[in-house]
Order: sequence, then C-alpha cells, then structure tokens
Amino acid sequence: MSTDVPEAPPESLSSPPVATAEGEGTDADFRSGFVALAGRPNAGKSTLLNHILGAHLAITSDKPQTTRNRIVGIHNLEDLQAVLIDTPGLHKARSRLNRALVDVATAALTEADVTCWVVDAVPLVRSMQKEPNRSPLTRAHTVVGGILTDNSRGPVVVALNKVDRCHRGWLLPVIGAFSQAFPDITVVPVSAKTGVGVEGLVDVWRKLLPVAPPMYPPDQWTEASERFLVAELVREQLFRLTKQEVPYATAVEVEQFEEGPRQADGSRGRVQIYCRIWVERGGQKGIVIGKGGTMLREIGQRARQNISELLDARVHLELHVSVKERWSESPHMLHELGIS
Ligand SMILES: Nc1nc2c(ncn2[C@@H]2O[C@H](COP(=O)(O)OP(=O)(O)OP(=O)(O)O)[C@@H](O)[C@H]2O)c(=O)[nH]1
Ligand SMILES: [Mg+2]
Repeated sequence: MSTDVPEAPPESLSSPPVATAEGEGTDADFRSGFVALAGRPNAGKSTLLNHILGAHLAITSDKPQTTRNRIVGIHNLEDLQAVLIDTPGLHKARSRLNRALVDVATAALTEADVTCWVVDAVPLVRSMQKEPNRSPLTRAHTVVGGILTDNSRGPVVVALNKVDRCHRGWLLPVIGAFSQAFPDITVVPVSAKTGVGVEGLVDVWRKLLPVAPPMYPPDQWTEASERFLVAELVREQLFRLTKQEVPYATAVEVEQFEEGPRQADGSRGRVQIYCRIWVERGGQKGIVIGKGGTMLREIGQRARQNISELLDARVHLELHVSVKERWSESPHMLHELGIS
C-alpha cells in the first residue's frame, strides 16, 4: 500500500541557514573542534543541536531513542567553528538495534574534543523538591557519567537542560549535587527549547576547544546528505504520530530522489521522492497506513512540508509501507541505515 502526498506550495521557502565565518579563520585565537552531544535518551540533545544551528537538522520527538545515527551540524562563528555531533541516547541496550545505537554514541565520544553531557533537569528538580537532603542523582546518572568520563577524549561539560520547566530556586542545589558527584565537570543550566543559557554553554565549549583553523568551509552546515535528512524527516513523523512499539519497528529508506530542471528564475526544480517505510509485522503496517490511509497521509503531509523547507524546493513525496520481519536484528539492514 502506498500513498501519494498531494503537492502544495510550501508555506515558506527557506534555505537551510548558511552561517558564515566572517574571519578568515587564520587568527591565532580562532578555535575549532568537535563537540559530542551525549546523554540519556530524551534529554534534549537533538533539540539543542537544532537550536544552536538555527535549523531543523536533527529529528526530535517526545519518545526516547529518536536519534539513531551520528549527526554532524557545524556551528560557524567569527572566532569559532564548533562541529557538533548529535548521538543516540545512552541506555541499557538489549536488542541489536539498541546495542548499535549505544555503540554509535560511545564511538563519537572518542573523536570529540569536548563531550557535552545533556541532562534533563526536570526529574532532578522534582526529586530535590521531594527530598531536599538527598542527592537527586540516580544510578543512571552515575552509570552514564561513568561511560562519558571513561570514554571521552576531551573534558565533559554538563548542559542541565529543560530549565524552562524547572523552578529556578532548585537549580543551584541540583548543580551542587552534580559538582559533588563529578567535581571536575562544569554544569551549565540551559533550555534547548527557549535558548536560555545556550550562548553561555557555547562560551564554555569555546574555552575548551583547541586553537586551530576551521575544518570545514564556512558555508557548510552539516555532513548529512539530503537523502539521509529526507528519510529522517519521514521517520520523525512516524515517531511523533505513532505509538507504543510502532515507531521503534519502523525504518525509512529513500528509494528515489529525482530533481527536475531548475526554474526560469534559477530556483531549484521540483523534487520527486519515493520513500519505503519498513515495519516488522503486518499489524504495524496497518497502523502506519491507518483507516482508509489517513495515518500515512498525515505522516506524508507533515513530512513533505518539512522536506520542502529543507530542500527549498517544491516536493512530491510518495510513501510506501512494506514488512521486513526482524529488520532491526539484521546487521545488513542496520549497515544500510548507517547505524553501525
Ligand atoms: N520544555 C523543554 N522541552 C525540551 C527541551 N529540550 C528538549 N525538549 C523536549 O524533549 C523531548 C526530547 O527531545 P530530543 O531533542 O528529541 O531528545 P534527545 O536527547 O535527542 O533524544 P534521543 O534522540 O531519543 O536520545 C522533545 O519533546 C523536546 O521538545 C527544553 O529545553 N525544554
Ligand atoms: Mg535525539
């Protein structure tokens, strides 16, 4: 079963932001390096990456384990090129897919000059409110902190995220608890959603990154291919619109990506995209398609809008759903999806 997503002109056509490094990058105090964004699933790593880049590069959802790949976003400033690596959330992995996700995340730590440990402040503040005299850090914090400090090539900085949802009065005691458990780690309270504190976080990274010329041209904002980003934007809607085990049983492959000739005004031609959505069982296929195709149509309409904005072009998107039993246990499939 497939659906054709009706084409409509995108509401706003905007290119991905192309930030420019105004300096030549040869100054003695220009800094550049890799910053890995790591931590538990759902902590806000991808939201932070997007906020810093001012673009919707990494997909986000309120469900854990949304990110499956290492995603590079390049933040260019006058005196800094911070190459951000978004990673899958660290968790106790049992399935082959989940073990691969954790491997992707830990591998990124070894190549980064700085590891930014993104932590959800909300449960910590709640715990402190309930029991002010007890450390709010759980065993999971200790385990993740241990993984990060043991595997990171560079120093670890904590981005204590989602402070927009926290009572400010409780942040200092939470920061204190972190400093007690991890004395060498700087903690910066931020909100990846509103941007509060994010500039300060980048300032902390800047001081820790090496003095070096930029590694990427100043107009490059990611390493990811358009095909990868398109598949991700479809997967994002699967994560946002389907429930329970269904999002975890889905994978998206772009089977065709054809661009028409440029328009008379020089703008990009219409892009024709065919995507295959893989699920593991027939029942999941029914859920993704929905009654009379309503769910698949909704997924397609929302994804097409975002793809249009990303590509800065009119897009025709066709989605097909097929079953591939136990694809998430197949090393070949994980390799095909770039999760290895
Ligand atoms: N209120 C609030 N919500 C946030 C903030 N940052 C992220 N979120 C929300 O938290 C949820 C998870 O965000 P993601 O960015 O997908 O989290 P992640 O760490 O990348 O998750 P995984 O990819 O699953 O590891 C989403 O619903 C975000 O909108 C924040 O600063 N404030
Ligand atoms: Mg993510």
